[in-house]
Amino acid sequence: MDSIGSAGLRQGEEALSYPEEGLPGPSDSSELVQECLQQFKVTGAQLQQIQASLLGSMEQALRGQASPAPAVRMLPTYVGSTPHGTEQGDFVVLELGATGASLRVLWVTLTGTEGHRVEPRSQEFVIPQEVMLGAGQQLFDFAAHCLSEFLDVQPVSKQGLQLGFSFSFPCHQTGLDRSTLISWTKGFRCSGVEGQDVVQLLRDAIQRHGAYNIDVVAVVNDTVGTMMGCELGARPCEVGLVVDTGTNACYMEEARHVAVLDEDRGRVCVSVEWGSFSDVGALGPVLTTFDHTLDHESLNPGAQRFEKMIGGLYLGELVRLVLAHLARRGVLFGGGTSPALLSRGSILLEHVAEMEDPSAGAARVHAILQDLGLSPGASDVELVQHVCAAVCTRAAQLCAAALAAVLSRLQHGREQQTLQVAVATGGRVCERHPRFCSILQGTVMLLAPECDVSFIPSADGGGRGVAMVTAVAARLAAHRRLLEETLAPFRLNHDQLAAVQAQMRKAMVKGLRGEASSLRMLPTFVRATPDGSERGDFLALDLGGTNFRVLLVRVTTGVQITSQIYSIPESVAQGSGQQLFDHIVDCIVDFQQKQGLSGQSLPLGFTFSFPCRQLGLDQGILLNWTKGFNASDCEGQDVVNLLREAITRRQAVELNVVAIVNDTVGTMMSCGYEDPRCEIGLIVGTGTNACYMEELRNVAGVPGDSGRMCINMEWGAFGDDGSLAMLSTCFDASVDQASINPGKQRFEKMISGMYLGEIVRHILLHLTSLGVLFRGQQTQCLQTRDIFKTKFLSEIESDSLALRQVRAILEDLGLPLTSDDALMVLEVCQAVSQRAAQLCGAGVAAVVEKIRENRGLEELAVSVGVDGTLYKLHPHFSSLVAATVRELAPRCVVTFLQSEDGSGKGAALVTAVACRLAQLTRV
Ligand code: 0WK
Ligand code: BGC
Ligand code: BGC
Repeated sequence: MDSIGSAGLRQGEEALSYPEEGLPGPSDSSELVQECLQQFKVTGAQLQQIQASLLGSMEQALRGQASPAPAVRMLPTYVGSTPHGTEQGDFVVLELGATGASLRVLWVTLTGTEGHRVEPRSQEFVIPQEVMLGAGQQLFDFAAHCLSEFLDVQPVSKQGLQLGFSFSFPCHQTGLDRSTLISWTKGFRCSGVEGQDVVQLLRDAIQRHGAYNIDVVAVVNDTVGTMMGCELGARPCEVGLVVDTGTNACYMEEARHVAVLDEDRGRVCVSVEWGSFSDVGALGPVLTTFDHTLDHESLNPGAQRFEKMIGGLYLGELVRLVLAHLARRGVLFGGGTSPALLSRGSILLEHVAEMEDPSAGAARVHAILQDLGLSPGASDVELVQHVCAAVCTRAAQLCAAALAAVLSRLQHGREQQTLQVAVATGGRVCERHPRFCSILQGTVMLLAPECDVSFIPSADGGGRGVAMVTAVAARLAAHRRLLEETLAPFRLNHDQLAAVQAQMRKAMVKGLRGEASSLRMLPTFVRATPDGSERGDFLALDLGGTNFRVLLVRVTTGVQITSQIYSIPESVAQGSGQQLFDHIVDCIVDFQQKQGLSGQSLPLGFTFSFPCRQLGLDQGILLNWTKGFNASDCEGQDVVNLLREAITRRQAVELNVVAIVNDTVGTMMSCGYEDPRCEIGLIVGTGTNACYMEELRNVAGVPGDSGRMCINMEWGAFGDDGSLAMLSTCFDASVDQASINPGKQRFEKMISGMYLGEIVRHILLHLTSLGVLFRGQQTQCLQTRDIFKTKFLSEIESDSLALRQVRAILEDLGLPLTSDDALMVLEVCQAVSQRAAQLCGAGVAAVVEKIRENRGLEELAVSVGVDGTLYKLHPHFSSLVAATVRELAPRCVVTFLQSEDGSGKGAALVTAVACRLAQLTRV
């Protein structure tokens, strides 16, 4: 077992000599010793300054601030979650770099059941010096050779091997299996590797070796392996600390604080790479002449200064340099030295650890110094132990200051006053040095008193942790494949959307001709959009959306609206028709009283957002209910009549119902009042639908060939003839079957607010059943219909804090989620809402192209009045609709106008036009 020592120091050369001033007197010698050991004393203030300066550098690096160059790198590792404990499988682990001049291959079996451990099988291979300093290809070929040598003797099937690569050097990772070496440390200096993707180099070497087909699934820094490998106690470790040949730590940082990651969700493990910390202000005062000598003579002078005061590769050398100095100054070994004492790397970490070991101590010191060709006296032995203690105490304290900086960062990142955290520790300095960990822990408690830290020694140097990451990587890769397979049908390409557009176009023409079509294309008897000459006071009702509203609309040179929202309880919406219309009249009466309109018979416009075959402006036969309404004795009835009967039943109320309009028509008219080019109305709310101004010549069943009439497409029913089957997924089928109108409104059920949440819920149920989400735990709440509101999609897909909102929303639903889960829920929401917006866009493209061709235009400029909660509140819906229309109808310039006043205003304007026209015919 190559001990921590020789590698990394330039071999055989004499150490720098110190000026000899003759043997000092006894008082001088102790002073000289004190002066020497004093150099290694670090004060509390200095440690706090190092803690503060390192924290500053960490936060600077996290912000991506390049100048001045941060003293530490803060490298994201793409490990986004601590282990579940459900990871299982057999994994090969290759460890390179953690333990200096050796690499280790392990076979790790994860059982997936907490507490049930299978001891990993492992083999260590010493890396020849010339390989550590030679060509990179040679090093990776050596690794591939060791891999197959190890696998040759393993009684296991050699198919589909998945490997986790623990590579303990500073790397820029761009994925769990993509990592570029920044610079070598710790005695390695192979050529042709820095700046390269080390996973690819290993894959190429394994390929070249050709003995096994091994899939390198993940590359991991040893600190991450250590963190991930710690036994799951009350809480998973969120910090990994390694002090072996080198030193470093990693911890779970909030992803949104890592500027380089365009990921603002969840947590990500960050490798601090504190070995390179070298802030002169903080470190300057604690660097000794011996540190400068050691650095000067190292393979990488000026680099890894902090590591060179802590790492096991350097502790022995520091002790040697001090002993050589004191020997030369005559205060040790009677001023005698030995070739071994003067040669670099001759004192190893093991030596230092043994010499400090209180049980074996003095005798062992004697033996070791004799091995170095020295003949120590009793006082020498004690002094050597003091020197070892001074060097190692400082190392442990400096390491503690760095760890305290990481704990402070965790507090800042999570905005927590106090912090409870478990730190996994690994590396031979931690494992073998008798006092290192106790000094470390004691100093951390002094420097970070508000943190309750538990230290968990890594059971096997991180091999299991690397296998955990590999298992997580393999699981994430498998989950990602299952998620992609599940969402693939929601990802509509151009051809599919163009097919929907063409299908809809065909259905429009058939519907206009009165032929069988899933689009009823209902004439609305609205022949013109407002021209601004409308005047008067009108009552308006707006039924069919999220809210039922009664409005007073005063049309002068402008439009003033006073309105009140009333609820329609589900029992009324699904009760008897009489009950429903009596409830409507109650609301009107209440409104009139509140507005002081009682007894006045104002003309009334009724926005009734359901499919009605209109026989006139004030006659509309309800064809069928939609959107959760199901009041009896209404379908097939003239709803204007039903309203008038209710008015009659409520004596002493005078109301003049002039017009019934669909909410799409009301919205078109409302926006048309501001923009005369607005000839299309679109609703994407609880339900969805569109209307537009069609050439009367194309409208069968309505006399006249000139002029236009607004057609209510009732596109919610598009596809009820099966023409959308090619796009319908099993989730759509589940939502449809569970609805009160199965087989109906298929297009609506893929687009509108009443259904998107349910589609998402069914997908989440499916992914949970596959074990992809929520650890496969089906929870009661996710089985509950309508529990996943469509507004959640808008919230989840909204601003950069989506994940915290995802978590909050899902935790409110009682779902135990990880950040990976949250990210997947977000992707499910995105896929469902994107498909809805694209289908809606394909519908609008069909309409604008119809109008353009109706008018024989090369180019059409037209506006669409839009309303509906989903369209208005969802962060991306409107832009996705517009983008789809631009893609499918490039010869139409379409402006989308969000209706401010709802369709009630539109109903009043239709009523106003009707009253004006009626006025004209009366004169
Ligand atoms: C507001 C309109 C109303 C329409 C509703 C649709 O005034 O006529 O029915 O938008 O949006 P929802 O309320 O269903 O989201
Ligand atoms: C490397 C780190 C590694 C540490 C402990 C340092 O030299 O830069 O990546 O984690 O040693 O092995
Ligand atoms: C109705 C339409 C209405 C749309 C938007 C659909 O369910 O059938 O008449 O325009 O919802 O509210």
